[in-house]
Amino acid sequence: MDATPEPVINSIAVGEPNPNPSTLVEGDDNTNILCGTGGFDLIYGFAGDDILVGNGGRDYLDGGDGNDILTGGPDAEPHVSDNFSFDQHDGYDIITDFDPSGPLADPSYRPDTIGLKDVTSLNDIDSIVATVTETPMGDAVLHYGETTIVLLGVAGVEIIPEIFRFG
Ligand SMILES: [Ca+2]
Ligand SMILES: [Ca+2]
Ligand SMILES: [Ca+2]
Repeated sequence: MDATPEPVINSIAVGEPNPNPSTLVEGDDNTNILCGTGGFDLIYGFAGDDILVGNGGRDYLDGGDGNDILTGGPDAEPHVSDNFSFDQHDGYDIITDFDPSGPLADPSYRPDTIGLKDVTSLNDIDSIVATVTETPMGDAVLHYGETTIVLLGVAGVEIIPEIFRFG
């Protein structure tokens, strides 16, 4: 039986100060615990079973291969959204705080989004929405290729095409 690798904490800040600073946080092929800043973060887990936390701000979280736990983080402003990105071989991932709610009629409102890297048509998104299931606890489960995504606290009926984006 393989020993569980020790968590490795990586936090790498890249870029010059600017009005919209972003921070790049990257893991490696081990299990990583990756935490963003209060601002805009790009967080990549790569291989390994990782924990990604965006914290405040509009964040981009990509767990990569392995079974990852993703948290966008609490955001003070209601119109700040986090984007969670997946491909078809990302293992069994859990999003702990996905927020699909809000007045979609409000053009300034942006829900959290799920980016699907190999999806290029609205038909593909409709197909994924049609195959949503729920855990026994009532949490929505998305099936995307070999990837399974569990959205804690989100009902299956809340999974609508508007929460998806390409890439
Ligand atoms: Ca990973
Ligand atoms: Ca952040
Ligand atoms: Ca966030």
